[in-house]
Amino acid sequence: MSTDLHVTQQREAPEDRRLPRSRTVCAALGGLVAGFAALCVAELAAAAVRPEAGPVAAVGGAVIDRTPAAVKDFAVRTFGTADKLVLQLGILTLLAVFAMAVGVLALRHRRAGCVAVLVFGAAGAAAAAGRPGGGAADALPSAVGAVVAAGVLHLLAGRLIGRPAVPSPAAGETDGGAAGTFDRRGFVVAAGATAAASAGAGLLGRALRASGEAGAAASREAVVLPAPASPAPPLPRGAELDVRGLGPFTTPNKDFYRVDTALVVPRVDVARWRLRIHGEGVARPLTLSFQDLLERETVERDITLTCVSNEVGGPYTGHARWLGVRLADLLAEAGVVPPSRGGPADQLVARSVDGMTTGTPVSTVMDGRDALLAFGMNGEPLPFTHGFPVRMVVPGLYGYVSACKWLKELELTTFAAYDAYWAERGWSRRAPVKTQARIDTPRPFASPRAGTVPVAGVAWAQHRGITRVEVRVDRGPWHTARLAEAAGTDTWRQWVWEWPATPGHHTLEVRATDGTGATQTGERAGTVPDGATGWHSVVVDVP
Ligand SMILES: Nc1nc2c(c(=O)[nH]1)N[C@H]1C(S)=C(S)[C@@H](COP(=O)(O)O)O[C@H]1N2
Ligand SMILES: [Mo]
Repeated sequence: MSTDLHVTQQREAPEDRRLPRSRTVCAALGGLVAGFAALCVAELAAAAVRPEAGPVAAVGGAVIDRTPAAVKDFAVRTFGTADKLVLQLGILTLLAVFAMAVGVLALRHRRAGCVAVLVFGAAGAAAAAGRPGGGAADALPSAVGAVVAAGVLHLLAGRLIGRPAVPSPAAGETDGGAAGTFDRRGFVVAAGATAAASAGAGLLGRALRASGEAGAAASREAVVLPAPASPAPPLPRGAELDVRGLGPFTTPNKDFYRVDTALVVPRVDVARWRLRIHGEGVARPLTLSFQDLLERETVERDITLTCVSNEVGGPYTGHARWLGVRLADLLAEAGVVPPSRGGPADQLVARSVDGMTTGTPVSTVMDGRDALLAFGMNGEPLPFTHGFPVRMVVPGLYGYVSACKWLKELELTTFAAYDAYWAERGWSRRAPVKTQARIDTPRPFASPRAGTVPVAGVAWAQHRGITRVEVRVDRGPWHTARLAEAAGTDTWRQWVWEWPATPGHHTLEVRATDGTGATQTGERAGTVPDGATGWHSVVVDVP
């Protein structure tokens, strides 16, 4: 770029000496305006196609799709729930830098600049169409945006190139480096008008999208959850311990962890929602509406959900009371037979409206446990972020192999024939939840006063249950903690141990034993490929 400037300066007439720099700045600005136009127009087009097809969401999604397990894990760990925001800001920053570079390029090579924009747009279009669940229509927003941006760039670069001061046969249209005046006012007017028109298109797109979302929200508001035919047994009074620093037994929806690949939360209008059940060994394929589901025999169950990306001591686990229908009944009605009785399909692939898939063993879903198609969460319809209108919940399995949100399709197949989303990306095909205990109080590096300090937390081993939790201090003997009353084997269990704390620097460690009698291993392993192991420890300073 600097050489370019140098060459141009040499060619300029003396009175034009200050022009090149301001012209380069204008060119970069023109690139930004073109980029802005692309995004705004694409936003408008995406409102017509689907919000997920917008270029930033599509490219972001494609990045997520291609992120290796370890990097994804790092992002979740480092940025937490902000990982998606960081990703989108990163994409916007790159886009802005690219736009400015293309703007400057167009100053000298107008056609090349326009081609670069089109190529970039094609990449965005390919990203959108190539996402799981994406289709050809998803390419439209990026494509339309790129064409408009190329036009804008062509127009604005033309204003900058201007007419050569001395007519010369060599000064062609694309040779913008030639000496000449440039119509700064004309450029500013054109750029300003384009930016304003783009903003208008973008706002219109936003408004269209908002009205679509309002429709979905209204459809959710209108849902009346049926009373469960089989209610969850009341939580035992003693399931929740009265210890400061220990959370409630049931996690409120607003505090429930959220882990998914969706940059745009799908907002499904329930009136249009259908669930399709088909595939290998499905004697009677079914298509069900939301109403069809509500009219079936409903069950309510307490189930704790855990993410495979939860590190030892991590926050990605939560407990809710789910309302739904039993998945096994539905499959049986469709004529599905489990592999143990000769059924051909051993994998149930659940597909979400955004293309994400989870793969669950048919044998697990049909072994009698409360595997649910859930539409209620803690007394309300599923929040949009947690899968409205319908999701799967299977006690005992990590979310990525069982808890598909925004469900639209259940396909019976085999593990040999198909890898679901995360299995394709290096995570284990089968992933039962590992037994884990977590210390919630005292917090790391707390300084509790010497004397009796309650050490408390939760432990989980879904579908096996927790039978013992032990705590040790500074690698001393293990002390058995007092367990809260169990609310069944599919939920976490709170525990507390009264620690006679003495002054000093201490390390507290915890371990749990599940209903099979197995004590969790102290061997540390990372989350990839099938869940972290090791004992959670907390270091405190007793003054
Ligand atoms: N459609 C869809 N469903 C999904 C996911 C996803 O990315 N997309 N993530 C899964 C993972 S990894 C987990 S741990 C759970 C998390 O559910 P929650 O966000 O309601 O806590 O949802 C599962 N279902
Ligand atoms: Mo997860």
